[in-house]
Amino acid sequence: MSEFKKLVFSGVQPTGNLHLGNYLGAIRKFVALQDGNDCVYCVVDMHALTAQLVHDDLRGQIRSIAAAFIASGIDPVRNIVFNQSAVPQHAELAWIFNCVARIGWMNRMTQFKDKAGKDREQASLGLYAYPSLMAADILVYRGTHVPVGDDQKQHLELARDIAMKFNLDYAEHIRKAGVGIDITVGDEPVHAYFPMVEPLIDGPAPRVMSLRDGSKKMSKSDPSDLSRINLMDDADAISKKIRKAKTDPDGLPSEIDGLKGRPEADNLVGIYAALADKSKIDVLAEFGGQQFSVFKPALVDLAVNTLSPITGEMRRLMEDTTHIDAILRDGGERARARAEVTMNEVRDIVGFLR
Ligand code: AQP
Repeated sequence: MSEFKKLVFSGVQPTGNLHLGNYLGAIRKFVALQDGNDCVYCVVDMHALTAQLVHDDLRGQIRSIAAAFIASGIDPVRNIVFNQSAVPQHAELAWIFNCVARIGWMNRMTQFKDKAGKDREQASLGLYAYPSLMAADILVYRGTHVPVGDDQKQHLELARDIAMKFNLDYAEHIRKAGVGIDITVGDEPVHAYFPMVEPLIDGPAPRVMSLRDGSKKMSKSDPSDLSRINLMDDADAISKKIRKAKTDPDGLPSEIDGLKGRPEADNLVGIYAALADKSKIDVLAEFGGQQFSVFKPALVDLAVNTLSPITGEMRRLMEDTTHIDAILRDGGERARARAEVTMNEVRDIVGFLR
């Protein structure tokens, strides 16, 4: 038995202002993982068309996500940073995965149900097939580890199912092409072409919730800007949003159990803990018994101090986008070269003439 070479892949959609949830749930993990790992970070612009076909400034959004990656500390020389549409092999593999994935699997995807809303008949086919393209994004690099927020867990399970079915259905062809690796899945030996991707969800903030409603995740597409802290928000905006964040009338508890049934308080304590790199227990040890009128200003200071260097650097990078464009071009070339190696093997496995 052997192992696939570790490769970290993740992507972010250019669908609006990046927020604290994207930063804490994903981008900060990308930064930490670049030490000692081969990492590929992608602005998934093709996914941006699934829920909304026409965007006012898609190019600007793509650049702004890339700027957020760089401003947060991702090194585009050590890692590959690019936009998805620059590598057509993602779409090619996604088509093959559309034929591997079963309708029954897709019908279980909760994000499709949430995003399609009541009028599912009017949702795009792209939105429905989104998780298949996401599996291709990762597996076209034979990615093994995927840092994401908690909301992407189900999509990654689907990526594993697709990889497994491909490996089993094409086992004979993978063997003949001499491109597989013997791995164990559970207790089963499998001659695999695609690895079983591991989600990297754990972290201090796997699901940051809306500041207006502790039962909804913080999201770029929430119509209320007060629901999220954007990476481009200035100190005044951050202060206003945290001051206006929904809370309950009680003060902060001293024990973690005291946060049960108080989603908004839990969320603010979780955000503080993640930004300060502390546990919620430590935060409650410091603020337990205090009112939100004391806690919220402390959270504002912490959020502003953490985010303002990133915001400043993003603004600088966005003033003249030549640098960002050059990074994306270079990343695109390097990503295409790698993806083409995989696709040549996949074309052989499935039996296309080339
Ligand atoms: N609230 C969140 N808490 C923790 N992590 C989050 N992520 C998103 N929201 C939260 C993680 O951020 C990464 C990039 O997400 P995405 O842009 O690809 O799509 P998304 O998950 O659909 O994020 P949004 O912000 O809610 O965008 P819209 O509104 O466009 O759908 C992912 O790793 C995600 O888990």
